[in-house]
Amino acid sequence: MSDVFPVNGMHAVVFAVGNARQAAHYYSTAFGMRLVAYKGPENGSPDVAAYVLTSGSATFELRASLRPGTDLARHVAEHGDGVIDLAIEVPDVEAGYAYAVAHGAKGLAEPHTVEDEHGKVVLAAIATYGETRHTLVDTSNYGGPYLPGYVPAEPLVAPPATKNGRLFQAIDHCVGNVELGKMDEWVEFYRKVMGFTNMAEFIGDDIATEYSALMSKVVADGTRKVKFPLNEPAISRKKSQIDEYLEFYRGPGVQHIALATNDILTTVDHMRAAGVSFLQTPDSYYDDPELRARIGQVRAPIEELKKRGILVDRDEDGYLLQIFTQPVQDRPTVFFELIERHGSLGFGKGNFKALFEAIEREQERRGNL
Ligand code: TYF
Ligand code: FE
Repeated sequence: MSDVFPVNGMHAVVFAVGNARQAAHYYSTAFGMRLVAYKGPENGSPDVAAYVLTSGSATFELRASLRPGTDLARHVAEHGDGVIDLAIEVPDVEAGYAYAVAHGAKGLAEPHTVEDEHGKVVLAAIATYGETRHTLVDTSNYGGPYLPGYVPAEPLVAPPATKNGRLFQAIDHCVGNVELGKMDEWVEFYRKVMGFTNMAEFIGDDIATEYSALMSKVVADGTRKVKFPLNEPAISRKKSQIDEYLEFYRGPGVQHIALATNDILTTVDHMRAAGVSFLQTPDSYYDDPELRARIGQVRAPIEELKKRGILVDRDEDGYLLQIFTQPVQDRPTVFFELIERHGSLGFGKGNFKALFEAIEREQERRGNL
């Protein structure tokens, strides 16, 4: 079968923020990322300051408006800090854009080439849920640090003292929150527009009404390099965490970005020491004999996971370790997940109950339950 919409992987996650200089400092110190490129008034962009940071293959761009009246300033006023673009690297931007638009995507930018002394990049963009977009990017003929228009920049701080000088190496998945009853429409959007398919993992009515207050399905490209879970609120006893998000973000948007690490214990220790707060997992989670039997042997003693609140899940392919940060801005909107995979291709289905109970405790603390 030929792939109707070939993708090479995530190109970047673009954040709109109120103060990109300080955000760049946060992602450098707390997430161990390396500043590699910059664009701003000093080099021809009078309205915007943009900082580009990397960690392995993961790239974040942090953009702030330097004056009111820009779309970026309006976006931050409306949504708070958040994700504006899940940019995807594709081998052929013209073909991808043409396919997407022919299958119902709203085009936001026609394919165009930008260049500088490092080479050429082709870009186009389509709309997805809320005000989020997917820029399609082909950087195969480009040797600069990010994109034309950005100048190389020096790291803000020394790299973390880990074996490879970083805390994570890739973007594992990017999750969207959509309105009640819209999840299947967005699953269908990714199927039609990008040829993505439904992965097995989902949270359906049964789990939703019992404790999660959300429904979720995962779509991925044929090679599973790009994975987009989609959540919608579910009617249940308590106010859904997805409704809390939609209220504070004022509409659909990116809920969490999962970062792949090979050493989740070290990553959590570093981030915690740098002031990042994680969801608390109760000791009872680790003391549950059923869980202990199900997860079997993992690469670290359970005591070490328990100390840090790291969750474990196992399925037929292997296991995974995962943990979730608290929201990283004042509004209870975007957060991060750290995930260490050992064979499992899932998303932690076995942890949904413990995870959603922990999230509800936080909603309660915020007075939003
Ligand atoms: O990405 C996922 O599907 C998992 C589970 O609000 C999850 O990380 C789903 C919804 C949610 C938090 C985590
Ligand atoms: Fe996740």
